[in-house]
Amino acid sequence: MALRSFFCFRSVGNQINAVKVIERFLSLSASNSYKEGQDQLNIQKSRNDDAGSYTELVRDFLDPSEFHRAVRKQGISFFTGVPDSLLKDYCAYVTANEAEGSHVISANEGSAVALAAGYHFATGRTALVYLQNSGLGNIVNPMMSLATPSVYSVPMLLLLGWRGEPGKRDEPQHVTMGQATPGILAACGIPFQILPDYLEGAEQVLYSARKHMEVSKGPYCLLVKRQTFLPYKMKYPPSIFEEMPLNREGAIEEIIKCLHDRDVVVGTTGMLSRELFEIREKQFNGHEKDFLTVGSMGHASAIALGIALKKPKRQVFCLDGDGACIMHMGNMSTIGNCSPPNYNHIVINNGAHDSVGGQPTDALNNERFNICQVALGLGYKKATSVSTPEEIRESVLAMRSMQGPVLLEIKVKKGSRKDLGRPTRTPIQNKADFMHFLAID
Ligand SMILES: Cc1ncc(C[n+]2csc(CCOP(=O)(O)OP(=O)(O)O)c2C)c(N)n1
Ligand SMILES: [Mg+2]
Repeated sequence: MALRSFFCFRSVGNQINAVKVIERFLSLSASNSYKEGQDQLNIQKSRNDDAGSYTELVRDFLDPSEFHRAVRKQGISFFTGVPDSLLKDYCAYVTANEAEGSHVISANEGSAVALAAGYHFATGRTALVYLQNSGLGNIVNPMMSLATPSVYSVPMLLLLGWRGEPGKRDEPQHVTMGQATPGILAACGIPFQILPDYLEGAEQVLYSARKHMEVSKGPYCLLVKRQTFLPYKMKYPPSIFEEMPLNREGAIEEIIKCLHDRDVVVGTTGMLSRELFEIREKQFNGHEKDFLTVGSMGHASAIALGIALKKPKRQVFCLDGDGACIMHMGNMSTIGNCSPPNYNHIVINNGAHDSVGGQPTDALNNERFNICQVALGLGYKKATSVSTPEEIRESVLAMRSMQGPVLLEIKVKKGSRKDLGRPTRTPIQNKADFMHFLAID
C-alpha cells in the first residue's frame, strides 16, 4: 500500500524535528486508527533514532498546520485551487481551517488563476493557488495572457503537486508531465523552487518567494514532491450524500449490468475508471468496451461526444464524476447543441473529489446545485436524478431506447475499496482494443 513507500529514508533533515514530527504523526495516526500506518511510523521513528548523528539519514515531514501558518506569515490569506492527491493533507487543512470567504475550490486550475487575479485586483494582495501538475495545461492561458509580468503582472503563489517526478514510480498519465513540469514552468517564465519537507526550509523558500514576487510582481511556484506533508484528516460535516445507498463502485456495477454487448463506455479520470476496469475483470467481460480516461480530467464527456457523432448506431455512455463534469462543464453545452441521439451522460455525483482526498465540489457546497437543470437548459432531451440500485437499472435500461442526449445523475456516497488496483492494460493497449471494438458496425 501507499504508506509502505512513505517510510523510506530521505537525506535532508534535522533529527530532533523529525522525531518530534513523527511523534505528532503517531498520536494523529492513533486517533485516526491507522493501525498499519502506526506500525510503519514506529519503524520510521526507530530508524530516525538509529540514525544518531547521521542527520542525512533522517526522514522529515512538513506539518500542514505549520506550513499554513508560515504561508500566512508571508501575508497570504486567500486560497484557491483544485485538489491534488499529493496536496490532499494541505488542502484538507485549508478546507477545515479557512473561512468560506478565504478559500474557494475552483472548477478548474485556470479559473483558480483568474480568481486569484481578481482577488489581487480587488485587494492588492497575493493569493495562493494549489494544483496538481496535470492542471498546468489549464493554467497556461491565464498565466501567459493575464498574470505574467508583461501583461497584467499579477503576483500569486502556486503550490504545485509534482506527479510523475523523475525517478519515482507513477502512473503513465503522469510520467511525461512529470518530466516536463520544470521545463513548462521555465518556458512560461515562472520561477520555482522545490518545497522543502521541513519547516525551517519551507519558511526560507516562502520568504524568498515573497521577496521575488515583490520585485517581479508576477507568479512564483513551489513544487511539492510526493510525501512532503504529514497526514491531516478532515472530518467533513454530515451531508445528504452519506445517506445514499451505494458508493461509486456499487453504482457502476448496477450500470454495467444493464449495458448491451455493443454499448460503448467512456470512463472519467480517477477511481471510477479503476473500478470499472476491476468490475469488468471480475465479470470476465473483457476491457475493449471501455475507454479509460486516465488523465485529461473533465474531457471524458467530449471524447464520448466524438465517438457518439461518428458511431450513430452504437449507444455511447460517458461515466463522469461531479468534479470532472464541473471542471469542463462547457462540454455539456456542446453536447446539447450537437445533440447526438445515442449520447448517454451518467454523472456519478458524490459531492467530492473523492479520488484525491474527498474535498467537496460545488455539488456538495452549493445547496442549489442541480446538474439536471443545467443539462435540460443546454438542450439534453431528458435528465433524471436517482440513487437506488432499482432506479439505476430502470433508468439505464430506459436511456438505451430514448432519443438523446440524456443525462442521468446518480447520487452516491464517498469511498472506495482499500485494495482497489490499477488497470493492468496500458493506455496504448486500451486504445487498440477499444478501436477494434468501435470498428465493429
Ligand atoms: C487537470 C487535473 N486537475 C486535477 C487532477 C487531480 N484529480 C484526479 S481525479 C480528481 C477528482 C475527480 O473528482 P470527480 O470527478 O468528482 O470524481 P470522484 O473522484 O469523486 O469519483 C482530481 C482533482 C487531474 N487529474 N487533472
Ligand atoms: Mg466526485
